[in-house]
Amino acid sequence: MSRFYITTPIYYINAEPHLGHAYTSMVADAVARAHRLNGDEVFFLTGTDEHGQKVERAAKKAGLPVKAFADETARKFRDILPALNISHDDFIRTSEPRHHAGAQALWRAVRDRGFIYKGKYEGWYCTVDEVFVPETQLVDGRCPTCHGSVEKIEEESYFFKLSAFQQPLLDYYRQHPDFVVPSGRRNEVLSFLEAGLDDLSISRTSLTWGIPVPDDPAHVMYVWFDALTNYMTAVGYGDPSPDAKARFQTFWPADVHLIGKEIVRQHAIYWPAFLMAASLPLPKQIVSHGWWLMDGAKMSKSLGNVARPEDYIERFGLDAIRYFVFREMVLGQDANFGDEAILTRYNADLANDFGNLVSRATTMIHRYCEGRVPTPEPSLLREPEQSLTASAHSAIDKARRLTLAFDLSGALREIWDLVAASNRYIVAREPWKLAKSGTSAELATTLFVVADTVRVIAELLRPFMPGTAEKTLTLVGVTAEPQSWRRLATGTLTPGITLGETLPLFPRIEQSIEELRAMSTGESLDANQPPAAAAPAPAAVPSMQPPAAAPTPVPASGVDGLISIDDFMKVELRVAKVLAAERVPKSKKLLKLSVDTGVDQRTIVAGIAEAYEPDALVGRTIAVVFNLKPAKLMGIESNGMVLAASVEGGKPELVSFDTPPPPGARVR
Ligand code: ME8
Repeated sequence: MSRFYITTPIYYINAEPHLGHAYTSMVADAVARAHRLNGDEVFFLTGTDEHGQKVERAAKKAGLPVKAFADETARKFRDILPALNISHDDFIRTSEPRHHAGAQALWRAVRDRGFIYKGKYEGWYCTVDEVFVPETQLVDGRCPTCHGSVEKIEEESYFFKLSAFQQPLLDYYRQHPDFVVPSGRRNEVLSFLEAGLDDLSISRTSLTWGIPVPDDPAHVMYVWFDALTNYMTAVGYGDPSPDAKARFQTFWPADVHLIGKEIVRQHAIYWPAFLMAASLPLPKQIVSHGWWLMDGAKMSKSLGNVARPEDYIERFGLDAIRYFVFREMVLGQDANFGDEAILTRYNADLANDFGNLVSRATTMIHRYCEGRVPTPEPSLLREPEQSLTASAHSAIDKARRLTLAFDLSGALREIWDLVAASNRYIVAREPWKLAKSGTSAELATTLFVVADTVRVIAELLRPFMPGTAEKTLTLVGVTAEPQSWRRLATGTLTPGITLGETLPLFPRIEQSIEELRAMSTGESLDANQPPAAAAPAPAAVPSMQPPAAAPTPVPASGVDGLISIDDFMKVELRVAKVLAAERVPKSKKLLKLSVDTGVDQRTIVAGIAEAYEPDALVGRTIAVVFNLKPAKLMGIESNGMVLAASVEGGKPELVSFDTPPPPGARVR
């Protein structure tokens, strides 16, 4: 069995937790859960960073003794974890005695090897980031990271001989190309290292809220020396008991420190240098993610533009928020947080794609098979079934690899490809028709394959949406313990087991953002509650739902006019087949098309009447924008857009294919 030790940053307690903190904890949680499913022994650590000038000042402002203030705000960081369904194994506070002992042990180890000396620090300090800023790095006299004001300090200080580690760190980076990921961050670290390192001030005399420096209590440790050590003290460093020593041997070095991009330098330069100085092993990897932005600016306590996780959980439900943040943020890049984007993903991906799949699968088994998983007929597992099974195996393999590599967005994209393939399979097999005119073996086989694929999807969703995964499994009759991802395979659902009662997983939200906000009451969190504003679930059998795909706005392009691949992927282009076509009365240009999108049948109004005769279009394979906001044209609701080339002065020319792919295939 492999071991996997993962940490989040320990959060400053100068204000309440916000969505940025919640995000890091949720990502670490998803990866920790994936490792557990992989059969690894996991240790997942989070906690609070309680010392330093920032917290001391926040306590003063709140009119509280600093210890009382720390207890109160640290509690908020701890209490939010169950509401986010975080599966951490330990929560460390730097004000705990176990941590003091560890930080002092590291100080002694570094000092005794000759890497600490006493001097005087004269220079600038940014309290928001708790960093010393060299004069040459000030930007218009302000902190280069947070753009806040800096203060001049002049005091006796201990220094760490950071300059001695420039070459050892460069050598280490060359030998360990994946030490810091993504690579863009690694390159920044390398440039910083190549520019040379100054020694680092690691103690303060002008504040008392900190860990006393061993043998010189007039100094407290610089908060970053103190804080970084938490990763070791939580697994026993500094505790002489045999138990603690064994724990440290077992878990150190950590496998991953997961952090936001603004604290890479502390983790990728200071921390390894402290450890090298103490002759201790370095963590195996530092994974850094981008920022959640609110209206283009970093969401931060100091700027006060934060989203409270509680508000969004109340509006959309916990798993919808987990899904949104995992799916939306590509590792290393920044992403925008906001209700519109969440609502869009909720209705399109969760209510329409996933919710409808589970609802169709289970409703049909209840209706046609007395609520028990039917027995498939092996000879009827033909091309469509084999193709869906192949998609499921590919999703299992890719989702597992991508999740373990922190590409949660990519993993979810793979899982949603399988959701789409399952929806297409249902449309192609038309079980409601088989129930009327097919053989019972055909119907049983079809519904077994669908239910079994839903089971695979739910097993794959465990790290991302643990509550939803469990509920979905119960809906298809599975109550067993989580299955190892190593053994996860298709075809293992047990025929004859009884399905749970049907219930809507992600009822479509019909309310506007304003209505949702107005309905937020700010009452207590309950991870199991569906969103307050949910509309009843649509019945999706046997008639297909009308277009439920909610609009995904195309983000504005950057200054260079280019969009990222992720922006492009938000536009769902799909293959569709024209089932019927007619002219729109009183319109020269418009045709009303009824199309099969592989997921549903829908109406699209297209401005191609001058170029195409309606009858000539029937049976033709076209490409459509699948997730476009519905719009009314000549009183007809159009759900999507047909892709056609338009030449100046000419007639529109429909996009076509050499060999028509099946409806529902994504066009990229
Ligand atoms: O830096 N987007 O604590 P902190 C994404 N105590 N993640 C965000 C975010 C945003 N807008 N805002 C915060 C500290 N985070 C130190 C760490 S570790 C030894 C000491 C997340 O309370 C992200 O993980 O400022 C970031 O690195 C962390 O919260 C900073 O939390």
